[in-house]
Amino acid sequence: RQLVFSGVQPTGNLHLGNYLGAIRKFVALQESHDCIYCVVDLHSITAQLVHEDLAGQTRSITAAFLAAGIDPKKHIVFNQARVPQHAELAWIFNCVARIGWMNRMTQFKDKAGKDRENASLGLLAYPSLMAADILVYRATHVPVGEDQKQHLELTRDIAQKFNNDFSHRIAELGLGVEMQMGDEVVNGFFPITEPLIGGAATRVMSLRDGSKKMSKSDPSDLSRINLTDDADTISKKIKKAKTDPEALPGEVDGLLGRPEADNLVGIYAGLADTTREAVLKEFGGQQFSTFKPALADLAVEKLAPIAAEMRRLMADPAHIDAVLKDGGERAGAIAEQTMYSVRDIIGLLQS
Ligand code: AQP
Repeated sequence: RQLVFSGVQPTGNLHLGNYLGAIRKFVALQESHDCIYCVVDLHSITAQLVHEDLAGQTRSITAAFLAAGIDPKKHIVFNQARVPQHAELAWIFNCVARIGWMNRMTQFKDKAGKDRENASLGLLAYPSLMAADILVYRATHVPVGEDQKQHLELTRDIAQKFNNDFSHRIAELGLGVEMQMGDEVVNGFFPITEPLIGGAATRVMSLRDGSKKMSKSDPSDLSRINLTDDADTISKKIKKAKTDPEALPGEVDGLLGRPEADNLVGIYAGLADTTREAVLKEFGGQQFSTFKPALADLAVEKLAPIAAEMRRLMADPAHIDAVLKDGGERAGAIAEQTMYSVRDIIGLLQS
C-alpha cells in the first residue's frame, strides 16, 4: 500500500512556490494514492511562538487545500495539534536522532541565523517532528519542494536507526514489514520514505532576487505571488519582477547564469504543466516585455479560481473546522495504532 503524507505551515499567505512545489502535487496524487494532508500548526511555533491569528491562518491553509481540489472525504485533511501522537512520536525520535544530525540542517542554520544559542529548542528539533508527522502514518511517499529534501533524508535516517536499534523487538512482536531498499529487501517497522520532488518548479525563487527562494516570511510582498492576490496585483508583480536585459534563449542551456530568467521560465512551465524546453520553444528569442504579459495571463487563469473558492470557503469557518475535526478523528485512529506498536517495541508499559 502506498500512502502519501505532506504538510504546510500556517505561517502566512500561501504563495506560488507552495502551490507549484507542493499543493498542486497533493491534488494530483489523490488519483493514485491514499493521502493525508496536514496543516502543521505545531511546526509554525518553532520559529516564532506568538502568532496574531494562528487559528485563522490554519483555516486559511485548509481553505487553500480544499480550493485547490483536495477532497477531504476521500482523503484526510486535518491540523497537526489535534493528533497528539505526532508530538509523542517526535519525543521518541528526539531520542533516536543525534544532535549532530540536527546541527547540520541548512534550514535550522538559515532560520536560527547568527544567534543560534537563542533559537528555540523546537527549531532545532523541527526535523524530528516532521519525521514523526510522516512516520506516525507509516507514509511511503512525501511530495515536497526541493527545500525539504534534507529533512526527508533525515526522516529516512531516523526510520532506519529505529528499525536497526529495535530489530529484535520488531521481529519478536511480528511487527516488521518487508520493503525494498535499492536492490535489497529489508525488514523494518517504519518505511524508508521516498520524497516526491519533481516537475519544472520544485524551487520557485523570489521575484526580486533569483538567489533566494520565494517565501512566506520575505518582508517584501513583491517577492512572491500570493494565492489570494487579485489579477491586477499578479500582473503588477510579474511586470516588476527582476530580469536581465537579454531576450529569452532558445535552449535551456542559455538559462545558465540567468537565475531570474530561469525562474520565470520555470514558473511558466510549472503553471502550464510543461517543461522549460517547451516554453523556450514558444518564447525563445522574445523579450521579457512579450513574455511577462503571457506569464501574467497564465498565472491569473490558474490562480484566480483558487482565490475565489478560498474566499467562498473562508466565509464559513464552521465548515472548515468540521472538516479538520473529522480529518483529525480519522488521522488519530491511524496514528494511535502506530503508537501502540511503537510503545510495545520500545517496552513502555501501556496495558
Ligand atoms: N519557493 C518554493 N518553491 C517550491 N516549493 C516550496 N515550498 C515552500 N517554498 C517553496 C514547499 O511548500 C511546502 C510547504 O512549505 P512550508 O509552509 O511548510 O514551509 P517553508 O518551506 O518554510 O515555506 P516558506 O513559504 O518558505 O515559509 P517560511 O517563509 O515561513 O519559511 C513544502 O513542501 C515546501 O517544500
